[in-house]
Amino acid sequence: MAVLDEISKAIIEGEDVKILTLTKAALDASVPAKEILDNALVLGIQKVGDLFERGEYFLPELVMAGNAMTRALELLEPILAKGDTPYVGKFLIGTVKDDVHDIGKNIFVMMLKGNGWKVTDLGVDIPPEEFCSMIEKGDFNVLGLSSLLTMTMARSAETIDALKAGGLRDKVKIMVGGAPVTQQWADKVGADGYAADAPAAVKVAASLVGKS
Ligand code: B12
Repeated sequence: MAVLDEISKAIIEGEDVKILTLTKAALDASVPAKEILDNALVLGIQKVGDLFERGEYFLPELVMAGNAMTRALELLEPILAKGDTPYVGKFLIGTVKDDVHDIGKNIFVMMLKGNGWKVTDLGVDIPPEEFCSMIEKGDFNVLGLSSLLTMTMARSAETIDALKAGGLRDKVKIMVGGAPVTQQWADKVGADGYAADAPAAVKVAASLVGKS
């Protein structure tokens, strides 16, 4: 579909104003939000990642593409986060310390909200102590730790260790995710759940509270 290709191109070119016009036009033309997400936005940002990896893009292009993606997601958020699924549970999520990537986490948050979860999103660059304090004070069913850098995967492990040290580990189920994370790694660090993308992650989350 031409409009989806154009949206994808706007991400690749970091056009954060044009992308709003295009995304609004697609929604007005009744293109489903989920289709815009999967077949335009995610494809576009993946292409940006490829260009960066090949040395054809540098940090400024990554920043511009990330901003354009965030603007478009803000338009889709009210649609994707709306759902009539009955209440499932309380989910605490954040991107771990030293990591500022939040696009994938935000997509997961929208889908959780649209599937009956009450979500508290702490944002990015969250140290283990902050996760621990929230778990101690709150009554969350699941904690989600997002890490997009190989280096910050270790921060998820440190957060799980800090919860153990504080006697809080058994209070909550833990999910880990983000592009470099694997099931094998999740098992290694003692997480309860992992998924490679948001739709699969929503199913795993429900299964962790016996509501799959
Ligand atoms: C956009 C982007 C940025 C933007 C982020 C903007 C933002 N607001 O998020 C900016 C410009 C800030 C950025 C910075 C950097 N980035 Co960057 N970035 C990317 C890029 C291109 C896209 C990431 C993304 O949004 N993907 C799309 C989403 C939809 O996918 P996702 O995040 O994987 O999320 C899905 C799943 O993983 C899952 N999920 C996500 N979180 C969670 C959590 C849980 C609990 C669960 C269950 C599931 C789950 O659901 C999501 C939706 O389906 C990737 C390339 C790539 N291929 O990933 C590089 C990439 C992640 N970045 C990289 C690098 C190196 C950097 C920098 C170090 C660059 C630099 N020299 O400074 C900095 C680090 C800054 C920091 N301290 O964090 C590398 C990481 C390499 C590595 N393995 O360590 C990558 C892979 C690029 C590359 N190919 O080299 N980046």
